[in-house]
Amino acid sequence: METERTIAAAGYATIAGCRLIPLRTVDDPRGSITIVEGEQDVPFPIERVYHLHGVPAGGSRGGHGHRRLEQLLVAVAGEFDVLLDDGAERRIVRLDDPGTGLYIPPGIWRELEAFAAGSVCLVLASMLYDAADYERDYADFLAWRSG
Ligand code: T46
Repeated sequence: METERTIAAAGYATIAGCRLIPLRTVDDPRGSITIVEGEQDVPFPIERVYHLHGVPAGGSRGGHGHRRLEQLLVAVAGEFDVLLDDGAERRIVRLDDPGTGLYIPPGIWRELEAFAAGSVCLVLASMLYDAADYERDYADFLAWRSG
């Protein structure tokens, strides 16, 4: 994982660096608990947690790239699509399982789309909020990616 992190932090991340991570889940008659520990279950220290909720059915979020941020996205309720774009290739991943996270390394454009009503997207992030880490214009994102 260190190798992945080093490559990603150097700005070489591609779609291939985005991957689904099965999360440790303990089930018993009371229900289930899913656990994520920084640098154990995800390849980064967890510095920030936020969640997207109240998104209208069919709604969208995101539409930007991050220069340095690493994230794990989890559909803790409901489901939605995540469009991933490294400037050369695009892929859409449907998240619909609270026991699976989507790891996104730095340098990837993402759009969250087609939210089902009542969905909640939990985000575990490697850095505190930094507005300067965002590329919110796709043309600027491509220009940054191409150096
Ligand atoms: C991402 C997707 C999945 C803060 O003040 N602090 C924060 O930590 C965050 C995440 C947001 N904000 C403010 C900035 C904006 O004024 O909240 C407002 C909405 O943020 P944004 O338009 O970036 O929301 P999304 O849903 O488009 O993107 C968010 C995350 O920002 C982003 O990192 O990958 O969720």
